[in-house]
Amino acid sequence: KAEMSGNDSISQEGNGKVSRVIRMGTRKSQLARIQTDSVAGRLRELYPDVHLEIVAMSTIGDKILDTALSKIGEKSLFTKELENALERNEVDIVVHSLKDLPTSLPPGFTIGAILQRENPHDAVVLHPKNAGLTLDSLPERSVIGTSSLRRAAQLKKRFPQLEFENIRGNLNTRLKKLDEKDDYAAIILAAAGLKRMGWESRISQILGPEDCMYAVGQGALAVEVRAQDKDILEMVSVLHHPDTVLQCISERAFLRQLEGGCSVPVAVHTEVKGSMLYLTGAVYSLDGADCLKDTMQTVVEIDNKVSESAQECVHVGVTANSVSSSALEAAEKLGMDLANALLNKGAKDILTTARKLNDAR
Ligand code: DPM
Repeated sequence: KAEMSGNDSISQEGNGKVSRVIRMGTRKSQLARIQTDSVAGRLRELYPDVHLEIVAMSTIGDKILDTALSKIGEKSLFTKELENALERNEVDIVVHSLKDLPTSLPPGFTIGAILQRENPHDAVVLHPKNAGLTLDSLPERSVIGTSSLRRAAQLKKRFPQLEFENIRGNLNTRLKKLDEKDDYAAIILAAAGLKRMGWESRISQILGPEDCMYAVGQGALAVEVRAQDKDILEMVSVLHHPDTVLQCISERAFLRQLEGGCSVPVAVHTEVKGSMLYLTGAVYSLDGADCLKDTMQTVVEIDNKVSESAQECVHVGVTANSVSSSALEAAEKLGMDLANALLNKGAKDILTTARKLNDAR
């Protein structure tokens, strides 16, 4: 029988083995449930003796479905309630889309694992009546649904014949709004979310970097835990996917150095080739007319010199003691260097103007 006492919950199994009960917090949306279940599945394979429980809760972000994300402000919208539950020891692990986590986490929390990235690109989902068309061949003035400033800025520039309008709600709501009304010719969503929902067949076009670069952390899952909970940190650390960790640390360092959030148009593209990490980053005006973009690279040699657990190293909120410390440092420096290069060319002005215009809308 399971006996629970907050963080120290243990359960006594029939065979006399004692194992801890680990609780995973999740939002109630279908995507959040699927993402949490997939991490739970991995953990159950790795630790068959651990008892995992899933606790579902709704967050402010799930309740305010009619306002554009960029207008409600902070990213912590989706994460605050879950972090409160972590803090109160009601849950031990929370799974997020990495792109929804701010580059600075509140004190006491850390990302203990970043899993192998899904396809990080954005995808076009067409209204059924437009089957067979692409963003290039849709009729002029077709309305594309997205409330991402990043997507709108890039696509307005690239496809000036199209129009862009906000669409909010979770993935289920958005697909419904697309299919059952005549408001949108197509919507843009992350390929990763569509794939996880089992809706890959609705993807008519994947947008490459020349059309639309992705958001920082897009396509990767992150496991958030209490920074002091060494047992849980160690347990989840085996889920880290080293290449994804390095890519995402460089992306997050880039965004943090720009002081960007989800309310500014910032996009990235990263690749690991051999021991090289390449980062392309860009900032845009809201209409995409102004753009600053650059690519830099660094060596991320895996030297097996992992940081000692005594002096834990955290990079842009991520604890990854199982990954080479020199590679982590190089990745973080790459992001900062690229941001500084763009700031020197005037990125601050572009972002400040974008922020002001968006706030005034
Ligand atoms: C953030 C953005 C969006 C989400 C902004 C952006 C899209 C908002 C919109 C920070 N979070 O991407 O420029 O289109 O109005 C979100 C999705 C996923 C995680 C859904 C999506 C799933 C994919 C993933 C919402 N967060 O972007 O289609 O794991 O990256």
